[in-house]
Amino acid sequence: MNVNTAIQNGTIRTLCRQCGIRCGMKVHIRDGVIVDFSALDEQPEKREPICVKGRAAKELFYHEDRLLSPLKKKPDGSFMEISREQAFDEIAEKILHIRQEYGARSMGVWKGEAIGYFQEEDYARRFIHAFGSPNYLSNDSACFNGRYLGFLLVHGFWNSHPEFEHADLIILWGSNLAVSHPAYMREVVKSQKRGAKLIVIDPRLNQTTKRADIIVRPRPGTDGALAWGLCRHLIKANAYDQEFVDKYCIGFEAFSRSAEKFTPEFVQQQTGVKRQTINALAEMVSANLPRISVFPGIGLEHQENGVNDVRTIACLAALCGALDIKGGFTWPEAMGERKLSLCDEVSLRDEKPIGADRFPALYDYRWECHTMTAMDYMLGNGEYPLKGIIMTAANPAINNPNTRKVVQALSSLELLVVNDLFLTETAQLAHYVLPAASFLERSELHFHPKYQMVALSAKVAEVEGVHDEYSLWHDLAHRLGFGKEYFPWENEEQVNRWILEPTGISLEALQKHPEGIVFKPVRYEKYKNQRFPTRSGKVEFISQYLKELNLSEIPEYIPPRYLRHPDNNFPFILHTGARNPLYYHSRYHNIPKFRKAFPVAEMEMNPEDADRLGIENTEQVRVLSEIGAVQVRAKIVNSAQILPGFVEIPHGWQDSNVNLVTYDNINDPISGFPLLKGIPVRIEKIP
Ligand SMILES: Nc1nc2c(c(=O)[nH]1)N[C@H]1C(S)=C(S)[C@@H](COP(=O)(O)OP(=O)(O)OC[C@H]3O[C@@H](n4cnc5c(=O)[nH]c(N)nc54)[C@H](O)[C@@H]3O)O[C@H]1N2
Ligand SMILES: Nc1nc2c(c(=O)[nH]1)N[C@H]1C(S)=C(S)[C@@H](COP(=O)(O)OP(=O)(O)OC[C@H]3O[C@@H](n4cnc5c(=O)[nH]c(N)nc54)[C@H](O)[C@@H]3O)O[C@H]1N2
Ligand code: SF4
Ligand SMILES: [Mo]
Repeated sequence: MNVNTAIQNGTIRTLCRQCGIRCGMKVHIRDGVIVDFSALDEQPEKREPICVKGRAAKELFYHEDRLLSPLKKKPDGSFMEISREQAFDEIAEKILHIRQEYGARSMGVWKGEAIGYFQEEDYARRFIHAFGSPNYLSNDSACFNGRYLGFLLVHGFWNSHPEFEHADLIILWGSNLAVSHPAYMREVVKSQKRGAKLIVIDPRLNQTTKRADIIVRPRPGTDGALAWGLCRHLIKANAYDQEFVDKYCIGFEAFSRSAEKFTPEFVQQQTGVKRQTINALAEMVSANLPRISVFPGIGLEHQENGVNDVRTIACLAALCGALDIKGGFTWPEAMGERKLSLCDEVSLRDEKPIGADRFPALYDYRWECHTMTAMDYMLGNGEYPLKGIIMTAANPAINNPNTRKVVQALSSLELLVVNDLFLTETAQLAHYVLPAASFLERSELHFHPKYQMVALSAKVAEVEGVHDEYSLWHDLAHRLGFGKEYFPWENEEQVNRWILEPTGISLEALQKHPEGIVFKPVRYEKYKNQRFPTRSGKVEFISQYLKELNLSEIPEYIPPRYLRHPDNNFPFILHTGARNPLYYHSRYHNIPKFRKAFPVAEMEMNPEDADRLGIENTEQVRVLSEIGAVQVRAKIVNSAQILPGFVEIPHGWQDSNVNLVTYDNINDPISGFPLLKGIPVRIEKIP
């Protein structure tokens, strides 16, 4: 592996992108070799010391399995190395063929978590719209869009990172923050030290519940009832912010009528949470108004009715008068940068984006197609065929629900190109595999909405044979004839200058301040002088938009399917995807020291259940749903940790791939998210 570091000896200040938090980081280089990482000293209160995942960036960068050349699949299924020129020429030719045969919309792009949020993701968006297809697919069909939609439909804005440090009460709702976002958890703990209270709502005990003042353990998928119960309590006790509701909200009458039914008795019956706990929760909310910060996690979004549950929480926030205030639900302001994505300029709505007929909000609000529906289009069961995909930074053969169908669908494409650091399970299905650059090999802009801050990461090194994300889209676009118009910049530095130009912040200033520059000081109570960015300009307890789509205008509560239709054949309820501190979905499983610490996937189960089924600790068992089975090692945990009747299996494991049993076709009606928590399964001993 031939590596050229930006300097031979010394330190480069940049950002870590081993996870979505993007901590400031110093990269130490000795004789042209990356030897270590340490935390950036500037603004230490905002940043976490470099964690174990971050430090593993070195092992990944120099990993012996890294792809260093494009690969082409041979007829016998094996791969051969080819030149970059040949790979791009052939890929472009095949794309043109698909466009000619089936039309532009038969091509799509797919991005994964590793490059999500802004610039790198927007290259893919720009590319596919410039090509003439609306089909942008991503991991976000199962990540954060549910939350985003829930808040956007009610408030019109969302801040991905609440101001925990100023809150009096923090509610972590379906989120194991201590593991998933350790830097945010540090803020929570700091706030607790200054007197803030913490409520954690999670059926399972974990690192985060350990720190809670009150732990609430609802049956999975019943959170909506709990949220409605809290709203009812505030309304009945006249403890809600009447002035805010009267002046700045619509639909309160209808909402409060719907709240009537969520008596403590009804909520207890649905959630299994005792009335006393519900009352304690309600009292803690009332006592801490209005500085209340709620962080809803994927424990809600991965439910069948997650968006409505988040909408109810968003309504609760309005009742609390917690919107756009310090320590509440803060409303971030934009920087005014140029947008790479062409969605506003070239909408392509008329081209029938995949899934927009089923889940219109996903396209209307996020310009995303529905990734699960795309599988049907690949398999020839859509309105038109999807024939080619350029995929980058994603591993759906492990991470998407219903793996068997995903593999079938991807294998049936005429063209699958995968851009990745490694020959992953998904890359093995591809016709062409391209070697991807890691975050250390690119320079990109990062936005932190909470601080209204922008930062620039530094290109630390170049690896011979590997090209950055921008080159991928640039070089393809130029071969396809729209490069001059849409990808005119020669490199990422030119792109960065173009994005920043209207903001008055220079690239040079950002280079001097790798910790970031605040582009606008945070302001509160903006709503007193401007409309909320919803359709009506007010906070929407009921949604006319959803009503027009024949969806419930009220954020209705629907009990989870295992309560609606219990099935004796599948008597256990499976959660999937509890985060492991060392792994990131399917990533980092190839780091030997991590594998030593966590060698196999384990299914957590309650000792009573294990006893009843005669299952021993560490025994291999089979877990089945209607569509598949997965073999996994049983881990019998403390009886308090997981409720009887429930089991938990992490995702991201090749040998015990839990997505073999998850369904792609049980979806949230608004976001289309798959049900990944609360799946009815059966557990069998292996003879
Ligand atoms: N180390 C590591 N960190 C990560 C990731 C990773 O893979 N590894 N992934 C990143 C990504 S992309 C994401 S989206 C985030 C997700 O981060 P979070 O949103 O914080 O999600 P989790 O940490 O999985 O915690 C979800 C919690 O919801 C609980 N839960 C399950 N069902 C229900 C329910 O019905 N109701 C309630 N109230 N709770 C429920 C689960 O028990 C679990 O503790 O993590 C990010 N951080
Ligand atoms: N059952 C179940 N399934 C789930 C979840 C769950 O809770 N339960 N969680 C879901 C969620 S929230 C998410 S976000 C998805 C994540 O799904 P994916 O986006 O598919 O996530 P990763 O496994 O992180 O895959 C990222 C790929 O990017 C590659 N990569 C790393 N860095 C770079 C880079 O800089 N450039 C490029 N081009 N590639 C890079 C890695 O090698 C890896 O193969 O999984 C979802 N799947
Ligand atoms: S939390 Fe760890 S992996 Fe994530 S950005 Fe910070 S140092 Fe990197
Ligand atoms: Mo995610």
